[in-house]
Amino acid sequence: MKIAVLGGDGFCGWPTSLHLSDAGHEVHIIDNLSRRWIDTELGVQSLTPMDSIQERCRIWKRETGRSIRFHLLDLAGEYQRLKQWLEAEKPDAIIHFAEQRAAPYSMKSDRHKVYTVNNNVNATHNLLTAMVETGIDAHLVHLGTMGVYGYSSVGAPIPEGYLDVEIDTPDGKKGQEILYPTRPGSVYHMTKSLDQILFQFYAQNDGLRITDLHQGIVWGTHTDQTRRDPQLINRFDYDGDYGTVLNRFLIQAAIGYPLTVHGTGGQTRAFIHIQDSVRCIELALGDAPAAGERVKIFNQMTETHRVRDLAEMVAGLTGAKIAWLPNPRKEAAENDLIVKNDQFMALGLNPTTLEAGLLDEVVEVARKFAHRIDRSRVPAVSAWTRELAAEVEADP
Ligand code: NAD
Ligand code: USQ
Repeated sequence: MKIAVLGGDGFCGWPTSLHLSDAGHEVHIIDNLSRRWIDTELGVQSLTPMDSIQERCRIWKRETGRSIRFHLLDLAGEYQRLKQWLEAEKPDAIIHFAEQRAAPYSMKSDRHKVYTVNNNVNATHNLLTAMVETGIDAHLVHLGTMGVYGYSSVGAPIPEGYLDVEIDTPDGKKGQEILYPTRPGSVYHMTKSLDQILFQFYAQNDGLRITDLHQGIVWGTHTDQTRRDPQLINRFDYDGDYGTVLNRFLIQAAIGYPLTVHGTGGQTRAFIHIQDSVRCIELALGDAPAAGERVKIFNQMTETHRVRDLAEMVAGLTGAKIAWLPNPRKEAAENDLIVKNDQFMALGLNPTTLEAGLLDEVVEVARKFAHRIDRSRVPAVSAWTRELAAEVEADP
């Protein structure tokens, strides 16, 4: 297949591009490199040294003989160029990673809220309308988030996107299938909830074939392909805005920084290893909905964990201390989470589960590049409200 990977320079997009290229597909990366600019804005850098995207593609070609082409294009701001590109290249599939994906970054200030909404909603809508206008018949696979559900399973497992409800009508009860109600916990997660409505409309109105992957928190760094050469290494975020919880605990342990647990650490979240994430995308590509079918929604996660249990596991493994900090986020102190992921299991996913050996691997990466860590960038300082900001400032 000819596959466009939008956001292919990012943490999930790069290993996915390599995985699909390795499997023999013709891969085109489209990215505006905004994530690299945000590193500059925040004064942070990936833990792992990242080459330019052009250099990464050159090394991949040298290692494998396979080409990955890179196109510098802003999905949210260059609609005409996007349309021309789709018309000229007519990809068979499009994988859409190209959004601002950090919840804390989206809550930093009003400017960051506006940027996140403009970037994410316009990127998704521009893509959908350009697909309709050009008439290309590509399968769109979007990376969404478990966060659209709001992390509470009210005792019953969260289904894969849809809920059957019964509505009282004058003629008695009628059954209806609805999108599972969204309950986003940040402006970033809110944009993913809006994306869902855009997908529903374009699938129903124009027959676009769309798969939305509600992904949990991705951890780890290596995949089979990124291991092939030091210059193919994946990016690894550790800072207070972009670093995700388990990856942050692992680098904190590696540099002797107390593990930054927010509040009681009572939040339960869904997780998936980066190797499984790229595999799921490949499985979803092979299971496209037909034109006119509803949006196919998968829960892309393999296990759930409570944040304090993760901290205790990492502390037990490495001897790290735990710091119990005021929570900068407006979120429940404790939640339970049970999630269905039957569809990927039925397609043959064999999950990589969290175990000491794998955690060790990330700690090794962290130790190797520890000299690149700026400890002052580890604390999470973006707060959800002014009141929470004052609490975090009083006890950073
Ligand atoms: P990332 O920030 O590392 O990568 C996103 C890429 O998209 C970057 O290279 C960025 O430059 C590009 N991009 C952003 N806006 C763009 C635009 N307007 N035009 C062109 N390119 C643009 O993020 P990631 O961790 O790789 O996440 C990828 C996707 O997966 C996101 O949509 C995110 O919501 C979703 N996701 C990520 C995780 C995770 O734990 N990392 C978990 C669940 C879902
Ligand atoms: N947390 C800590 N300490 C930290 C960092 C986080 O206790 O140092 C807590 C947070 O308060 C939160 C939980 O850990 O309760 C998860 O935080 P996170 O930053 O790891 O994850 P989140 O903000 O939800 O976002 C990440 C990705 C996002 C993706 C989402 C999937 O950045 O792109 O959509 O995971 S999910 O969480 O399933 O919605």
